[in-house]
Amino acid sequence: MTADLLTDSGTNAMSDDQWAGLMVGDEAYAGSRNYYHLEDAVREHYGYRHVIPTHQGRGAEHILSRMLISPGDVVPGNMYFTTTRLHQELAGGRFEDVIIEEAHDPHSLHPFKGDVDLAKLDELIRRVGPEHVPYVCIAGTVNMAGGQPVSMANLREVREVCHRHGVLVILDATRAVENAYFIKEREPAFADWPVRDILYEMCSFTDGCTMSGKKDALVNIGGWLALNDGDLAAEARNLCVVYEGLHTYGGLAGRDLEAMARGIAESVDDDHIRARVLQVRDFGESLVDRGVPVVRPIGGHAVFLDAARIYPHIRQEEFPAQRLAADLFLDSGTRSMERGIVSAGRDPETGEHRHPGLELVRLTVPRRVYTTRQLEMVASSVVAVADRFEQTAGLEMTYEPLLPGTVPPARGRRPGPLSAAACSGAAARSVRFERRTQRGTSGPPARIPPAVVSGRRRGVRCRSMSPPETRCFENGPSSVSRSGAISSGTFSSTPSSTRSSW
Ligand code: P70
Repeated sequence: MTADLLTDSGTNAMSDDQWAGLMVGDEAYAGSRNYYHLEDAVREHYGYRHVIPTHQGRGAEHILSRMLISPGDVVPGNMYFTTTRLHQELAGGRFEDVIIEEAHDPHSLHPFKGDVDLAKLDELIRRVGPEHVPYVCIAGTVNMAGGQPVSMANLREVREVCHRHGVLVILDATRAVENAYFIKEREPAFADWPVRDILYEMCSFTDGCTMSGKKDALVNIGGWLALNDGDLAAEARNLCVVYEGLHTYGGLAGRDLEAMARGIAESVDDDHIRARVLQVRDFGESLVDRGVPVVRPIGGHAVFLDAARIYPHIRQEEFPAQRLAADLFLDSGTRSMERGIVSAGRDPETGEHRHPGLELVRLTVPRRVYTTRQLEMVASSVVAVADRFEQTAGLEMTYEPLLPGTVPPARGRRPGPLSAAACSGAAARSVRFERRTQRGTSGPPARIPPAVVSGRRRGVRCRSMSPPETRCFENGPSSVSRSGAISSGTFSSTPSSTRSSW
């Protein structure tokens, strides 16, 4: 692998001070001094009263959901996140999206695409009744929308709506520091504020947070749940003991707590966060300049390629984003992450695919790891792959482990030979794909007729892609031929070294 842009989670480079912190781990079972350092750091920078460490973000989501959600409850939020929504559903709740419409439009240049549609939120709480809304979950820089921030003004108003109805506001603080930087940049009232003060102010409009320390807080493992309410915190500590570990270590070693405490302090440094966000932006803008369709404005942690536009001829059910991720890996050894129909998962009741509005590939930039030159290499690979769009076809799902509580889909999947081994202990969605040969069959690849080969446009830039021309691929007889071309190995420009490593 040349560039691992799968995630920015736990893949950050820790500083010398954080590494030094590992050497002063106090591994007492109860009351480790490192726990108190973490508590101090969260109180100082996020401002919450009670801090319960967890092994990572989903540990906090699990405790929170189990504690607050009753069967039939609705949890509104500014777009779903996979683990967050799954824990809400496992607790018997249902997620409902109340993000503004612009968030679903990859071309909208709205500066705060993570904002909540306040009218939608208010209407939802009235419709289901506040007693069925245990809390509203607001994410700072919304991951699935492309790392888009929520504004301070919106957070303040969300708090007002929620408190009017007696509903709690919980922040998913995973990338809240990045969000704070966007507020400094885009909300004039905060232009002169240090990022650390903006973060503190953001949190003051919420009643608690879940946190994956593996992102903003610059550690390889760790997270926390923070709450202002003492009774809720006491209940959360009890659940922590059951599911994570004693409430002063939460599944982590003392040294991990120390690294996270130090990482928090580093994460709110203005120079650090500016360099972080601007490195991602420069990477994204270099793709924009070369005509690649990406979600704009460029988000805080990643550049999101618009796979639906790069591969307009591949239907969403044939996984264009997954296909693009595979092609990038073949071209340059760049690992990325599908953020489309596969990530959206299946409806727990029907087992059918959910169809998210966005079909994206995420190029996620770990903090303090890659140089600009390395990201330039990735950008060139993206352009090369996009240029060859007509040579690529969709995929077919051949194996997919079921998540807890998921109903098997009615049709369209068969267990693959990996099923038993791959399923065991697999907590996260893991899907094996096959290239499509002929539509709906797995027979030998069809040969491409010469007329189609010679008719292929060469060197087409993404900007000038012509959907009508490529759409005929979906329905017409040429689909078989072009699909066959992929299967018979017409990736002639794929370097043999990367091909053999696949
Ligand atoms: C990613 C990671 C984790 C995450 C997050 C937000 C906004 C909570 C969490 C959970 C890892 C990931 C997780 C599931 C599917 C794909 C990738 N995001 N909230 O790469 O935190 O991982 O510590 O349990 O982004 O975006 P944790």
